[in-house]
Amino acid sequence: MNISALQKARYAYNPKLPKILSGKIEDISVELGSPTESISNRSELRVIFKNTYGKPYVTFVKGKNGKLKRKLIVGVILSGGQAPGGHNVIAGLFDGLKKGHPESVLYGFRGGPSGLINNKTLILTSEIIDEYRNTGGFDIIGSGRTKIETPEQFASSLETVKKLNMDAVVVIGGDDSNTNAALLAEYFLANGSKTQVIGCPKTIDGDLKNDHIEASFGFDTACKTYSELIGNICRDTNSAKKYWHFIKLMGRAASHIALECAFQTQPNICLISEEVEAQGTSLEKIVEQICESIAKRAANGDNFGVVLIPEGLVEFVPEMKKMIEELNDAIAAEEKPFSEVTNLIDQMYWLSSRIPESSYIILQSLPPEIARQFLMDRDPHGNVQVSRIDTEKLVVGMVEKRLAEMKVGGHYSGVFSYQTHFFGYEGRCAIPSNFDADYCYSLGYSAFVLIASGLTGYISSVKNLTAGAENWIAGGVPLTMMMDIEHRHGARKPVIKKALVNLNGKPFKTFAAKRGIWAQQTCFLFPGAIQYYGPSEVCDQPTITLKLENEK
Ligand code: FBP
Repeated sequence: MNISALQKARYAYNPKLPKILSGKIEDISVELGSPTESISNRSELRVIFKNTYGKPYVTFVKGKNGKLKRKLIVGVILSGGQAPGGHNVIAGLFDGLKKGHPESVLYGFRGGPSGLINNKTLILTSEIIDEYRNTGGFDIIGSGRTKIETPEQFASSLETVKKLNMDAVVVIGGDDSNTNAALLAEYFLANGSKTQVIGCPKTIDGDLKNDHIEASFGFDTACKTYSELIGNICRDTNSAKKYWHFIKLMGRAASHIALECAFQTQPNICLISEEVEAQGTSLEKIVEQICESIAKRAANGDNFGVVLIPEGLVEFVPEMKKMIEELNDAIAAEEKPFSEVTNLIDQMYWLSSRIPESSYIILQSLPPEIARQFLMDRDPHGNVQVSRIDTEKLVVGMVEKRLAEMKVGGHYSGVFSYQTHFFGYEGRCAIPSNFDADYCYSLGYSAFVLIASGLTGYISSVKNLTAGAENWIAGGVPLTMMMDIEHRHGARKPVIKKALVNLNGKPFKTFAAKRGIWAQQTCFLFPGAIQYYGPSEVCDQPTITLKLENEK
């Protein structure tokens, strides 16, 4: 196989492990904390998770553990969107298993959770694993967004693990996939199966975090990749001084990615969806705020700049959120008839009697191409696919219109030329940064220790992430501890809540204190490409968000 020099060098990279995991395998013991409780709705969750609710928090400590040298059969699933480092979770799990017992077997379920339902597997050998160490992507076994939810899907999953005589399944995924992991763990136990289930916190969106899970993997690399590109654009616009760049950044709901990229590049404007929602800011008002910055900079002779827009913004703008919810309900109620209406004019006519007038007027006011995007297929959870909505184009169109009005009124005298960009897929499969390579390998290795110790219904946890890998604290968090109940599709469902940007948290407050200056002056930073080799202060730094969150 032809490989690049960097890829070759990355194959040889030895991920750093927390001290407790880098010694002899039989010296890793499990320390149990006191029993835990879910976030709220405790009595309801106690009934749903009869066998797995309220387990103690687990920390790995030095001590003899006879259980770790057992032969085990384990399966692993990559679930949801790609995130840099997934291959290293699998490599860490594989190495742990083989250290425990050379005859242990690791199956990869192909194509995500559907691989478990349909028993589609690949036995992962050291030859296969070695080809994927420290690489980006999920291509080793593929991923998928199937949700295990029907009784038949649970029964088929059980049949698969029985057939394979599987001791454990590791689910590498985000909030929904880890909710699924918790339900599977419960289902297996309730049905007398020995198969344990362990989750692993993945998503570039960075919204699977809490007091015990400091970060989801992939966020670090994705943000650094986008920041390199944004920094390059900042430098380009600072050189040519002729464009405003409107950049949409991935992150289905939370604005963590936009916020981290703002820290790394200091753009003129960075919108934060959570703030927009909290303040009930309309799209018109957002446009007004952007135009204000453009006009002020133009008055200084700076007809250029950079605006960051989080992908999920439209779902946080009150009137758009209402419109999306009403569209979702109308489409979900008559999915088939709606799918048969193919062109926009007919779709609009179909919707005119099915959604309230206020939302219909908004939909009608959108540029046709963007209105069409709001009507495209929903994801498996019934949500509009925000990655397919050109929010950056919608905003820039409104900005252009408003600036023209301001010009007539004598409130703006600049020249406005723009470019739009969307950075999303560019970052999800990047070669993992050292941080993600180390973190993911540690998460995989920890998952092995949890399995070998006989635990189920846990998510692999590695904390103290700003202290250097050697000082990281590894263990497991009971999945039910992260649970709450939400109303979804007319029913009360257990969920792991998404962690949105906390407007009272240190990262947002730090940003809010600086953005006024960025909006008027040119304060760009140029972070450059991720560095894999060189001094630790260049190569091993975690995100600024994580540093701020971990500052006491
Ligand atoms: P996960 O939550 O599954 O990690 O996926 C996140 C994400 O990358 C979002 O940022 C984005 O909106 C979405 O996936 C895109 O999904 P798809 O890959 O299906 O286009």
